[in-house]
Amino acid sequence: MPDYMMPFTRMINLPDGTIPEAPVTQLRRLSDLEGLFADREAERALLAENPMIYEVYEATQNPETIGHLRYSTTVIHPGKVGDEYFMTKGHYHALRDRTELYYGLAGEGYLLLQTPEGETNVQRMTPGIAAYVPPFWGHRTVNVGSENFVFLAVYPADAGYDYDTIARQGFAAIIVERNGKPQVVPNPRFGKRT
Ligand code: PAN
Ligand code: ZN
Repeated sequence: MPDYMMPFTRMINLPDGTIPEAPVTQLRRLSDLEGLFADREAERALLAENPMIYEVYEATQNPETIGHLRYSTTVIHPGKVGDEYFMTKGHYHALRDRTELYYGLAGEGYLLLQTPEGETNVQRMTPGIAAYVPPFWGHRTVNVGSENFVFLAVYPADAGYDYDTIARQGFAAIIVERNGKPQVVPNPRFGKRT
């Protein structure tokens, strides 16, 4: 007989995305993303303030084994470092072929994806949009609006995180404000990180 896990539910508050019973909450300030924004001068200047960039509410601590799912909400605050919008660190899954579903709950954001070869893809996310992260694509989310950008993420519990590759290389594209609008442009620092 399998070792049955008890079914459960979690409340995800709408539209703010908070999960009151979240067993794990991660808070990411600018200092946690140091070196990831293209404009290092602007990043350094803003570090004095060290604003909150995003919060992650992990709904479960399901075992990190094949067959299980985990799910969480991410709340990215509005703001920019220089002209680059606030964003998540971004990662590849440690198990590279693991996929993910993002579902927009509030605000306006971009899902930025790239292959290990540097091919870029961008998907716009608004409330109600379900965005699929296929196997092997690194992924980062960006708040391009003036309110919190909130989404739900559902992923295989054994996916894991590889942040190092992004910390070393960055993403090939960045999302910046140009004439008041988000624009995807090449990252001048791509592959040149120190
Ligand atoms: C998401 C992300 C979350 C925060 O749950 O972990 O949005 O982004 P970073 O992990 O890049 O800091 C997910 O993609 N999980 O696999
Ligand atoms: Zn992921």
